[in-house]
Amino acid sequence: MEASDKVEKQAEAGSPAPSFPDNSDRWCFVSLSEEEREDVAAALDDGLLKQTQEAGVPFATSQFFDQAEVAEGILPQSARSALSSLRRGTADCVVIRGLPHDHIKGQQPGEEHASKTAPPRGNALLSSVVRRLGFEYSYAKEKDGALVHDIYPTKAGATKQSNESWKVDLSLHTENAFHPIRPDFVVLYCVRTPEAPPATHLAVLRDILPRLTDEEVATLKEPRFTIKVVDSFLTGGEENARLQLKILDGCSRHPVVRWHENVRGIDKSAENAVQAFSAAAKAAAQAVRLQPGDLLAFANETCLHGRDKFDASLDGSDRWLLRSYVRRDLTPLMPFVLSSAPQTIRMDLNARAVG
Ligand SMILES: O=C(O)CCC(=O)C(=O)O
Ligand SMILES: [Fe+2]
Repeated sequence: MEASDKVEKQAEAGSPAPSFPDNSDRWCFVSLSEEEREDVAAALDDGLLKQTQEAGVPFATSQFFDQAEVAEGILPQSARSALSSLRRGTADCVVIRGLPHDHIKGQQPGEEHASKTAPPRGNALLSSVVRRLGFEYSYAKEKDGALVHDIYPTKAGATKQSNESWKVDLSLHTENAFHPIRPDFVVLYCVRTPEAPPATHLAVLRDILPRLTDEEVATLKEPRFTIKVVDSFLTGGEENARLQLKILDGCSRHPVVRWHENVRGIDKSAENAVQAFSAAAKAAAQAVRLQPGDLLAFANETCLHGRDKFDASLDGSDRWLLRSYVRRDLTPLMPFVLSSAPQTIRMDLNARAVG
């Protein structure tokens, strides 16, 4: 399937000007046929989900991920092949359309009430995709250390630059850019969306770099920037903590990025480079409107993401995504985890382990 069939180009800017390289091979688009969707639904409902339910394995646990990894017939070949490209590093972003989904209405995902139901198919598919890319992990400070995050609009988060926002656009960013240990991959699965689904925006670094001058790129590689630490990480009551960072790193064959709109330059030319990078990222971004059963997986050091504002009623019918963070290798986490929760990072601002 042609990339242009599946991605809306952003007004005026999304379509690469002829002088920019064609990076469409960095994107993988997979769309399931009706038959494939039915096969996957049967493999989930009669296989993995039945077995795990009978064995009493709860969703969002390592045991459930283990079962999802070895279950047969969950993902079609086209999806497995796309995820393999992402894992290998030859693609930055995978969009899988038309997976089976759950029909859950009248439930605000975060609400702790008796009838709370986690989406079974969503959990199974997310877990299966995660284990094709690596291993799930979490942060004690983020969503209480959950290995699967419910992403939904909230009253408190309405206007924040947070996954809970809905009254404002969530601007382009890399996930947990401030943190010393960041996800290699982020996986998002859409459970529910409003009638007018918001666009999730993705910008691959290879499309951003050609829009910058050599001088700007050189500046962005220097440690002349600071990034704000998210409030939940300020365990010691530090105010407005900022950490030093380089926006660009890596080598010419594999450039990598850390980015958030709160990044600031420490002097005028660094600040100009921030503005140039922000404009180039917006110009390079492409939009995907996730529908129930659509899944997005991207490499967090080579791909930025964001999302438009959207309507929410906060009545249990709003947009709902499942999200997991993935590392290829969990061993760098080991100094910062407890044996009782070996996939959950507990670290303070100075990168020291905290109980
Ligand atoms: O809602 C979306 O489409 C993406 C939100 C986001 O940035 C995230 O969950 O990390
Ligand atoms: Fe994000």
